[in-house]
Amino acid sequence: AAKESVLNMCMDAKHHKTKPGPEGALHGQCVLWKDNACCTANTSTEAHQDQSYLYNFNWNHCGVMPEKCKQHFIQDTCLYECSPNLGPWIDQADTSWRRERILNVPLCKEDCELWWEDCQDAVTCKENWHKGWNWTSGTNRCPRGFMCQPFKYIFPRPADLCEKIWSNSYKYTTEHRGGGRCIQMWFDPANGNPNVAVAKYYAQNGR
Ligand code: FOL
Repeated sequence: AAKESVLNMCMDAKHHKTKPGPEGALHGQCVLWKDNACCTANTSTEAHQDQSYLYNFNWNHCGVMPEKCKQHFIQDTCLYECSPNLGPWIDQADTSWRRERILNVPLCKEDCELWWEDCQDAVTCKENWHKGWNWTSGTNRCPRGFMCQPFKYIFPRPADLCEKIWSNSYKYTTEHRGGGRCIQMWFDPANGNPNVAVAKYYAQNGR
């Protein structure tokens, strides 16, 4: 029963609640977390907007992001904002916009690979989406010298996408969905939240 304090908690970041709890209604793809969430209903709605107030971040910085790719980015936002099961991977960030961040969350192989495959037709100019944008217009635009290129050039392998895009928030793993050793971005809430057991395992056995 070691490190139980990291189970069921919210990181101290820009939009997170101080404690997890039930939300009457979460929007769209974030509905999986409604029984116990770190996000508010409002945040879950914004997670689905192309240009949301959450970070003023624009998915379409190199042209419109294909719908099937965008679904994965929405799901990533839902997990990041709503999951109460990321405690074992919370780390100090101390940047202007958040005190804490997630680091090396073991993402299930299938979730990473499907994200990468569904984004093969998408285009971007940067490998790290956290830093170095041109914000003079109020939203992120490609900085000088950064060319728009298909995802496959910027992220040659699935691990490049999942690990590099958010500064190592995720670690690529060969662990499979349903095995209790990796965090799922997607799950069927009818069977409960599988990430509860994953957090418990890593809290006891180390990350
Ligand atoms: N999803 C996951 N899985 N992990 C995350 O850490 C994460 N973070 C965001 C969204 N989804 C995530 C937040 N995204 C900036 C850019 C992106 C962003 C938040 C903020 C931004 O303002 N970047 C500035 C630097 C700001 C600073 O570091 O002080 C820039 O230079 O572009």
